[in-house]
Amino acid sequence: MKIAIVCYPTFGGSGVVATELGIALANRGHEVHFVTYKQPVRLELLNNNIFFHEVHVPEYPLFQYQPYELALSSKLVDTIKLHHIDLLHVHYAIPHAYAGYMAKKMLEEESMYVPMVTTLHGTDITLVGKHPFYKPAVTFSINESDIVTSVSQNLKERTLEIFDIKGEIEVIPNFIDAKKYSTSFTDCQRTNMARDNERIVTHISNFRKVKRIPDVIKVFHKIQKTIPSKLIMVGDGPEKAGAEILCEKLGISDSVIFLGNSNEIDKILCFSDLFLLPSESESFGLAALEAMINKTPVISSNAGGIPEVNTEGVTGFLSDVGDIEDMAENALVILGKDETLKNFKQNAVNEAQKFDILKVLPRYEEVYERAYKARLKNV
Ligand code: GMT
Repeated sequence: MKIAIVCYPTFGGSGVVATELGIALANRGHEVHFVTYKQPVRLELLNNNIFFHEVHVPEYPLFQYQPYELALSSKLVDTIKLHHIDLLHVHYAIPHAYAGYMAKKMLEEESMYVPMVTTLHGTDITLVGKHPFYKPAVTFSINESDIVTSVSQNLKERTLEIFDIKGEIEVIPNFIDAKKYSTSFTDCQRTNMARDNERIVTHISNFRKVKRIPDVIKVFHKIQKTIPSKLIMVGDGPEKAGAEILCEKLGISDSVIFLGNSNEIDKILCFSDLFLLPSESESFGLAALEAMINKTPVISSNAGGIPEVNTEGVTGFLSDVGDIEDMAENALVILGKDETLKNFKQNAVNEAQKFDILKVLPRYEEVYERAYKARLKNV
């Protein structure tokens, strides 16, 4: 099948999922066309089956805001026509489902019917999408999608609560490529990060408020009082500067390493002993799953869809949002004894394998088939 994928190309879960999905689909023989404003960060290699079409938004002095949706929908129309695309898959409702709908309508004027699958990722519903300024347009474009999927059961329920949704929402969880992790890295350079007697605690995110970065620092502050350890902070975003100041204040700057954005998180996770994810809200928590497949147990909040990924007492522990005390106590349980840590590490990887792409990809393919067949009725 020829599939056009629209996503955010930046560091962020929805773009990562869309990119990894596109790569996996291309490996299965589908032709995949990414349409977005920059080459997606995890899309390193283009080939016969993977194409990238850049959306340009020309500057014009009259505009205070450049009309990205307009440029995107026009680019979609051109790409779909030129490459005979069979199906459009948009990730993150805002504004992708809206632009996708407009493209569909323009194509229909020329008697071309391209089904649109919309995948909801989280903040497009729980944070941004529900804002009254966006809600009518988001509701409309979800309802106008041929098939809607969400990355967790929790996100599906939240969507049905917040919006007036007419059709079905199908849950297809996020995934990892377990095969990639079946051999251990030879370049896992733990010694660069910590001494042998230290545990390594890691956090990866885009450092937005919703990630509760100060909680990460405060939990680590408590951990290192009892267990010698280092904290590795991967990513960048608005909360980073404040986090560095907080580390100074708490006197732990020497034990916290801020690495910035990285494309090689597996090489960091492979020597991590614990992952911290205290988020305010999280539709799924892809970063937790990526930690788990790298044998890293997770201390998280119990927000949103995280309990669908991190299992209490098995792959880690979950606490109420903001309960730093409980998170630190749980972390000490996991890190305290080698034997306990070993068990949690093994459980983490075992559970993560349930989300292997080999199990999830056929579900997307089935959705595509269904949307494509339904579209034939219109032709
Ligand atoms: O949460 C982020 O920082 C990024 C955000 C995104 O849209 O890129 O992630 C959302 O989608 C991910 C992939 O489906 C999920 O794993 C994240 O839980 C979700 N984030 C939130 O719901 C806050």
